[in-house]
Amino acid sequence: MLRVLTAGESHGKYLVGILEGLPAGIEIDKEFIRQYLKRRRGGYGRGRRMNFEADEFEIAGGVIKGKTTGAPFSVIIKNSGARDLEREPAKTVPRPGHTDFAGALKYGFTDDFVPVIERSSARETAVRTAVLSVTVKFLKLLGIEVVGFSRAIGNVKVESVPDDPTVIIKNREHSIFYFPVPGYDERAKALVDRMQETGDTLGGIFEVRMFNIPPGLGSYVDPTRRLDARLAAVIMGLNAVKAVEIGDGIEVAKKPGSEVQDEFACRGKRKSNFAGGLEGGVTNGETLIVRGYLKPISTLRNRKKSFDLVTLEEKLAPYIRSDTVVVPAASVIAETLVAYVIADAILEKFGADSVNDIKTALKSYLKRIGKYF
Ligand code: EPS
Repeated sequence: MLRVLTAGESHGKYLVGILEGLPAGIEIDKEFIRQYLKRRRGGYGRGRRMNFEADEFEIAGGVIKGKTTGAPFSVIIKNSGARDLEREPAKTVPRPGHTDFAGALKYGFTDDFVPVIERSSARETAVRTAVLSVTVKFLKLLGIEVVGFSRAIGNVKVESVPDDPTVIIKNREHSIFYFPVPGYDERAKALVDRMQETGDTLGGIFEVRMFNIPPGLGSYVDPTRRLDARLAAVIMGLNAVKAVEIGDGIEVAKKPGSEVQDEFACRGKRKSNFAGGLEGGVTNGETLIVRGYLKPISTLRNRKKSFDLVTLEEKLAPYIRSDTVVVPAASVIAETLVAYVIADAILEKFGADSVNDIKTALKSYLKRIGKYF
């Protein structure tokens, strides 16, 4: 139902995003989008570019008199970090962990892979986040809350998360790493500072929870329609993500079945939520829980072994200014990615033209299944 497309290079003039398929009637508040972009630029461990990149943007289409019209919704961001890419010095020594080598081979850029670096950069997620933040707004109109946060920075891991979006958001606002509970910033900061001093980098885990999500979204009838498959695809599509987990998917793989079933406590309400709100790829009424695992940033000041694609000489990979850890930023992007997939499933089930029609259809559905909850 929804399609998103972006264009633009990391240091090009503009980034452009288009989201097609949004229903009419979502109030678009530029400040709401601005807050997403600000949060995505933040988090401790980001590089120098984020200090001057302001993410000034314009809405280029799909909104009239403050509301979506049903036409494609588009945002344009002006890059403050733009350079003249026509005159960018050639790059021929690939950095391990980046797309440099594979991308150069694939597109025939072995004499200069600047085009690979420019498009594979995570800068693209600025405009993706901007257009997809509107799906968060849409879900809010239906009473659905989505929150993204950092679950682990390197090996500093939050043990348990409060089951309340308001508490998570309040704690997150006070954490330089966007943690959902207090008490972890100091240890994580010491770790990141140590990495920065030694020219090293970190990865970690981000998590997205969605509260008050209706049961029955997605479908089990075909693998491509399962919501877990659709969520995994968008999360894996995010730069540096190497694994996705739904609920306690990784932990339950180590346990007997008797310990990890989500028994019914009172009618449809469960005693636990190991499944992360999805059974058979369909929402079951419990909180949706999705995690992404980020590898450490690939750019290292302690340069790694590489070679020159033109001369074939052994060389050290170049060091290009970079972030130390981006888990907090990834948690913001992921929040909009999960909202996008769930908004898509809502439109499938309840109609896709106008917010009011969707609200009416949802209300009638919730009335039908009300006795089970
Ligand atoms: C990125 C490298 C850095 C990051 C950039 C992603 O950019 P630069 O090479 O200009 O310092 O700052 O992230 C962003 C600009 C952003 O908005 O997230 C990379 O190689 O992926």
